[in-house]
Amino acid sequence: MRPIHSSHPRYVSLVTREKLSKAMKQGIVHETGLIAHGRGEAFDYLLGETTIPEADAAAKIAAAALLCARNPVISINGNVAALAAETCIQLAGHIPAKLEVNLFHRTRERVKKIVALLRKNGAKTVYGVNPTAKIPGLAHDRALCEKEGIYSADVVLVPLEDGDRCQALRDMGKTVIAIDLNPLSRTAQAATITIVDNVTRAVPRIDHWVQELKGVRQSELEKLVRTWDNGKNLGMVLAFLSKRLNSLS
Ligand code: PTJ
Repeated sequence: MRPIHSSHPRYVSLVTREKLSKAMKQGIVHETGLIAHGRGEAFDYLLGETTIPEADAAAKIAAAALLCARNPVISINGNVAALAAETCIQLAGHIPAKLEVNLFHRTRERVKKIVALLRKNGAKTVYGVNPTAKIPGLAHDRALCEKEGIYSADVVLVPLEDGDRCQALRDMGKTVIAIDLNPLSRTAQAATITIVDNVTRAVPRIDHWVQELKGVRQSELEKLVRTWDNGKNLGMVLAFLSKRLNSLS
């Protein structure tokens, strides 16, 4: 790899690509994770590569839901491990929440590598290596999970998801928080709370709100979650994108 000079106008984007490319070579990221990243990048470009107010509002409600939860779990896949391992571990510590590795392209070897990466970054317990349960209604390996983890969770944070698992988790009665740069994806549409933002910015924003809301009464936090209108917020994100494109044209 050639060194990327910090003066390059696309420095952050190029460094992020290198991170993912390296993680793919190490067997952390699946090769299609690079394609998923490219799609995300395109939406991020449209957003202006910034956390828009609608995303921050959703991050606040996500924090409230995680703080109210009985058994909150953060689900980790290859891309999330490569881009946000440290911040996910920090967030899990502050809530506190469990971490579970759940992969679309599941191999035992890749699960173990991601668990090892999380441990190296300070995570103590990581679920996912020995699945003891299945999410009903999912035919593929994404159904595999642990009873004490995602299976019995009441709130699941799914940063960067592949689609139908979000709906399956909702069908189990869980509150699902999704982080997805594409407001039109099946995940974004099916989640209880959708944060349309880059996982690299959204996880620290949820963490910020967790610290802010820690002293707030449980009943008030529950009210914030209960009265959240995800469809309305997604509509506002689309309006933001369309206004931005209009102003640029
Ligand atoms: O590690 P695995 O095996 O679990 O596989 C992970 C991938 C990402 C390959 C798998 O879940 C997949 O194929 O996902 P999709 O269907 O491509 O969806 C990924 C979604 O994440 C898309 O809607 C992208 O726009 C979005 N996305 C990509 N990068 C980011 C992102 N959202 C937030 N932050 C990002 N950095």
